[in-house]
Amino acid sequence: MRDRPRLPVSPEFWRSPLRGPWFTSVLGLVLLVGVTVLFVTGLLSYAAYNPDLSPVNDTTPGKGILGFYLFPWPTGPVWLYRFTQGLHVTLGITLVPVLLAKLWSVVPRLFALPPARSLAHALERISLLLLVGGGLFEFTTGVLNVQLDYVFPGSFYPLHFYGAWVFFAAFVAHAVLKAPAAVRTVRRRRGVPEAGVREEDDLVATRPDAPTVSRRGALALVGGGSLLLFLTTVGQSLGGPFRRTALLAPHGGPDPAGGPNGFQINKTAAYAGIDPAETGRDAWRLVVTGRTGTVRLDRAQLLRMPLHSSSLPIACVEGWSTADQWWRGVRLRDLAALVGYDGDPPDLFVESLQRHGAFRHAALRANQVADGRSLLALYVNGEELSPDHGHPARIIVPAAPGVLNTKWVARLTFGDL
Ligand SMILES: Nc1nc2c(c(=O)[nH]1)N[C@H]1C(S)=C(S)[C@@H](COP(=O)(O)O)O[C@H]1N2
Ligand SMILES: [Mo]
Repeated sequence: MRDRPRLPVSPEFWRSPLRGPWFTSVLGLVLLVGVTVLFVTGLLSYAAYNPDLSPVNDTTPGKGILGFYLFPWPTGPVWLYRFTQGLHVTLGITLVPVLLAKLWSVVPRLFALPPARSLAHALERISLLLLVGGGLFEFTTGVLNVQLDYVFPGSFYPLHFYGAWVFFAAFVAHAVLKAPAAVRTVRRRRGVPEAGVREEDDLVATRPDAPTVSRRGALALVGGGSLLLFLTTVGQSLGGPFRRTALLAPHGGPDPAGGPNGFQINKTAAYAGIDPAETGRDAWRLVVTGRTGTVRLDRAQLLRMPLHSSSLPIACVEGWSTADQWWRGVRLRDLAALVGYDGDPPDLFVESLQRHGAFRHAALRANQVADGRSLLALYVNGEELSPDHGHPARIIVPAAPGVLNTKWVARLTFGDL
């Protein structure tokens, strides 16, 4: 047995024969594509919240110029947010083994001495700290939010949002520096020879141990881990029978119950503190305010308005979503017309009976109100809404994140926000 140097700053401390430019490059190129998709879908998710419409929607109030790209989220196709956010969460979870393997493959560099050979080298190492720290931070906060649900009370969004910008800035710098060499490395090993390429051989162990697995084998192991995570996660975004396969997702597994209201529930009425006495036929009133004043409607009056149907999914920021449900209720634009907006309806501020919690109110944009599929729903799949799905009335808007589909609605205020 060879004696092992005790300190990781010594190159001889690192013995794995797997480390080397090829292994690192393959993983790096996978992350180059994957992290870019995560960044874009993450920014889209933020835009989908309508953060520039009202402070109640803005989960990152100090965003400043980082909100430069915001745009009115469209209302179609109806599965838009289901797709972008399902992709974001599923891909993020799938890439965890790739990220860990990539970090493992370059870990000797973390300990390399001297700490800096030059100013440029010092800057590069600082940017690597931001890259590694930012990457671990983004993956950790994302997974924790999906798995533990609100483990960061009210603060997940700013953490994940600002973290994303720091991480992605360092990521772009890193990619510009390293991607060309990574592409050359991978090409060369495939048998396309190229002259004059400097290998990044500092990753190769100076005194390697005997291999127990080939580099390809190790890569297959990482890919297998990713595939396993993918297969046990993706079902929560596909919904229907596939939900059963989402063993790792808290909102996966079979639907919580059978029957028309048997689809996934985020927060129950009990959790939200909804008092059944407030939702009964005698007590509940819908208060609608607009240009011409305030109208109060009881359930019977609401039911005398024209009822419309839309088939729309619920799609949560946590990545889970449902197949289309068949909602029936009053069009938001018809309710706007009741209070003086006949032609183009304005924005809408929705408040629920719920007294506490960030999602008790939400702002919808005029384009969402105008869409004929946007409802104040009273029925789902042919039955009255269950208490947990928002009885007596809830908002349902096409293509929007679940958070905008306020349950237990009490008050609608139309007007430009
Ligand atoms: N009043 C209220 N409405 C709410 C919420 C809430 O916490 N309170 N959660 C929202 C979120 S985050 C989602 S994903 C959907 C979930 O709807 P469901 O429980 O009917 O599936 O409801 C939305 N409406
Ligand atoms: Mo949600």
